[in-house]
Amino acid sequence: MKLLSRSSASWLSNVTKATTLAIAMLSVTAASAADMKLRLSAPSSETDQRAIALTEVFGPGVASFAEFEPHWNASLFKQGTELEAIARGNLDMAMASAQELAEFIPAFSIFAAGYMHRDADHQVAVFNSDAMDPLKEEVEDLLGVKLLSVIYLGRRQLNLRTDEEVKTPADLAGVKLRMPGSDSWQFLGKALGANPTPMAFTEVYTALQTGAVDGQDNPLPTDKDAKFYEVTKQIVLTNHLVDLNYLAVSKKVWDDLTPEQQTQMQKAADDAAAYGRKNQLALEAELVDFFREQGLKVYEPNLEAFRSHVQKAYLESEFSESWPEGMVENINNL
Ligand code: KDO
Repeated sequence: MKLLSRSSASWLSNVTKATTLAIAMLSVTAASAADMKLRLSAPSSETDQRAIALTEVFGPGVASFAEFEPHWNASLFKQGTELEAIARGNLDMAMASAQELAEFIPAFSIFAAGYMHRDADHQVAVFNSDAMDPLKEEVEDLLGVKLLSVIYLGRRQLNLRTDEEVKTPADLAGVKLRMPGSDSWQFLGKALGANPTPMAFTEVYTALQTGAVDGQDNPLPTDKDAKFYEVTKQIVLTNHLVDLNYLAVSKKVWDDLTPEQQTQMQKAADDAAAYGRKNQLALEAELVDFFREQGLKVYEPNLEAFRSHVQKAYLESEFSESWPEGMVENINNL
């Protein structure tokens, strides 16, 4: 057998080392892809349409490179602390609300303002419009969070344990209305004419049951899912906010993905949002009958009185001062 020269032996040994290293690196990449966990924390229950859409559509859509690990009922992070958790690198994903984003970037309060979005389609058109680009960029730069898609939460309605009919904002004077705990949420409660009080979503059922609050506001599917109808007497169809969440992912996680994985994740986010929106709209359309069967009064108030009261309150508030020039017109024109 011909012996290898010293130099060819060392060349071979280097090639072997390089190959071994390349194989090791490949298997590290493969292993980390399989090990990539996308942990999401949200206050919603696992039976909420948004949760179902993420579990059934988003998760499988990214399964070839990541494991989607949702934590519902605020079991990982408290409601409203998710964005900070992502910014600190402790969480990968969240369903962020405009109201939560407004705590860091005041301009987002425009999407928390009553009677701004017209409906689910308008919401999508606004999210995809050029006018949104600077806001999305600010979220990335300031928080290290990428907004993937807009998830339809539904039209928020008043849901009260009191019996007196509510026709105009004046009828809400003195009504202790639970609103989620940020300034823009509280302002919306005030703009509606009520006395807003901050409280986490997971505490609302008990607060309604014990009378700690007189009511809360949420879309009909949430009222059903959280069983608020068991502890309230009426739903006033104010339609005061076409509400949304943004499916948000850590920018660092996003930047570490390959371009193909990014395309896949974006598609999974878009598909999940479309699926959830369709189901949530269908539920909204059928739930009035359900609540009436449960013995609740469900009716429309004087919508014009609510709309003008709420819009006036926003336009006179400091919130509107933070809205980008021309944004209201841009939104209205879409
Ligand atoms: C709520 O606390 O009332 C709210 O509807 C606010 C939304 O932004 C959203 O976070 C939602 O709760 C939770 O996902 C629970 O459904």
